[in-house]
Amino acid sequence: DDSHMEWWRDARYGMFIHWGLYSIAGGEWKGKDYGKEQGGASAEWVMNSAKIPGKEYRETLAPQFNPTDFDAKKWVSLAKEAGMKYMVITSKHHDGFCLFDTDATDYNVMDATPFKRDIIKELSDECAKQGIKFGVYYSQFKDWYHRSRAREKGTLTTEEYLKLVEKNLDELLSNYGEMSVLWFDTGGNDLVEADAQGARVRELQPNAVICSRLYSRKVPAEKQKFADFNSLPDRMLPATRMTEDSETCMTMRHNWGYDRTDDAWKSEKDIVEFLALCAARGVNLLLNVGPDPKGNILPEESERLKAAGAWMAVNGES
Ligand code: JFZ
Repeated sequence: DDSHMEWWRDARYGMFIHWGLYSIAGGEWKGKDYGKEQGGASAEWVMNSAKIPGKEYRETLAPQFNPTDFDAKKWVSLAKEAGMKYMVITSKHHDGFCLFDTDATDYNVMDATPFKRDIIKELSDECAKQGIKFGVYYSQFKDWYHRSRAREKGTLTTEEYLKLVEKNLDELLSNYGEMSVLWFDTGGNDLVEADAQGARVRELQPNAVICSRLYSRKVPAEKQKFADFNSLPDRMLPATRMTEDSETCMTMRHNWGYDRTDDAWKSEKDIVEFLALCAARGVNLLLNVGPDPKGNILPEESERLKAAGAWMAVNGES
């Protein structure tokens, strides 16, 4: 039964948001640029690229996380204006920081930052209010913080890490009303782990749509028991129309997370053309923004979103 896929197939176009402690670093660490223009990994990878120990990363950035401009209503309204039908935000990226209230770790927005507001709660409530489907990105396998702290202290075992993930998932799937997308990323090779996580999603939110990145790319499609759609690499489209449920994602410049110096903006035309091409290939598009440390979607981003919205208003429904 794939009735839970209907809204997602109709939706076709959503907003991706990369936002977290790395947004404060903006691709830089101790005066050095680690953003993608320099040939490195994207800005949200700074902890890994600059080899920052978990403790130092947390102690430097978490006390600075105070995005007083954050306004869920603004973000959701902008997604609507852009013609988007769903929103997916990084609830926990590879740096391990949780943008939601969790009892599994104190490395989260409520306990480790002065902001103390549950970002996931505010956004999920606002999406429900404005009729946009809401989902979360969750890095289930890569977690530099919890795994690096474990090495330092010699305590947290794989088993304990898996318990953290399990608890996080239970919270995300229980405390935020309807959770429409679970956008897992960069899966490990353990099929048992992935299947258990997928099964838990199905159990607690039977209608949630699960991304194929729950599994490692080495796992053949027919063995991906809980993957609802095939997540294609960034900006990748097949030559002909897809028959299986697929989505690609795209960022508006080089980086996914906020980067202070990245000026490789794609033009409005590039973005609108890609959106049209995705529609023609039957592939959903998740278009990314990387808000700044104060909680603002950048003016360059909102301009492009509005241009896409104008195109959608004419060509979107049918
Ligand atoms: C992953 C993350 O590592 C990255 O930080 C960002 O969140 C992005 C959306 O997803 O990066 C990937 C994952 C898969 C591919 C490329 C980048 N891929 O399949 O080509």
